[in-house]
Amino acid sequence: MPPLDSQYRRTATPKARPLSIPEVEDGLAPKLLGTRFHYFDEIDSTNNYARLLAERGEPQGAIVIAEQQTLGRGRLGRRWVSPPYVNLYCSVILRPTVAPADAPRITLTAAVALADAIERFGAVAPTIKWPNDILAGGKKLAGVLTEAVSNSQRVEFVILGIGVNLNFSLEAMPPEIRDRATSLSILAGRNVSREAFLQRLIHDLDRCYAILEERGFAALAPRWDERFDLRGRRVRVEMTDRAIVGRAVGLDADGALIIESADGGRQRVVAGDVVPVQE
Ligand code: BT5
Repeated sequence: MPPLDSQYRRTATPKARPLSIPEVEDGLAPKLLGTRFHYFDEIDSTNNYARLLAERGEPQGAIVIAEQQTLGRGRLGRRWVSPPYVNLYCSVILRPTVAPADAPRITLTAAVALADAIERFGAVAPTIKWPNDILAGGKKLAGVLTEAVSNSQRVEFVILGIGVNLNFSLEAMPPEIRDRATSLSILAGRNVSREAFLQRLIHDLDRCYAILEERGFAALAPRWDERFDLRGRRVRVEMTDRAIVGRAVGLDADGALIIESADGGRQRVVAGDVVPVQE
């Protein structure tokens, strides 16, 4: 007879493996970003905590990471679905030298870095939906939420919040996003290492942010433009006070979206939501 306990499993397969920050740090050589980590099992929103830290003088480059967020948010108070142990939710404290009007360039810079990291982990040609979504196969894989605190002359700090669906399965997604969202594991057909992804993302962010600070957004604009998913399409841009319809031409060197109306006139848009409309 086989030993009695052979029928039983002594150790459960761990359902949740916490993110190992030492593994992320191992081999990372950050210039500016990824110099300190603040890790939480659960938090309301990593952007909230990063803001409190920044107000208390936390230096540029510190990153807040949480396994789950109870109040993860997108822009305009929208919800960011943030279940535990499968994805990445982080906020980076930046103290950029840009003028307040130029802060939106940070969102665009982060989108370039994020798309690069995502591509390296198996998503074929991710695209950027202006200004802050990363899509793959037309579905949303990641989002960026940038919150700047400025006085009249300069930006005091920026909280760069990033959410990426890594090992989020379709079944685990709530119905409200299931049709519109995807994850790296769905695209790659296997789970990805969250540590390896975060390390790559920090590396790419660090590099792109250094380019922004040293050479300005013009040095990154072509890379952003390459991934722009609505170039040449007729779009409607919804801004807080109005909406315009026209053809999306691309970005100018300052990072504004150029919309061309039927009469050939061009407008620059710095903030809003862009949706394609029927040709
Ligand atoms: C965004 O907003 O895409 C910015 C998301 C930023 C999330 C990060 S996580 C770390 C940091 N802490 C925070 O609290 N936030 C940041 P927006 O463009 O407004 O898109 C929000 C919309 O995306 C929602 O209304 C849903 O339709 C969809 N959505 C929500 N959760 C999603 C998810 N996990 N994956 C894909 N789509 C999602």
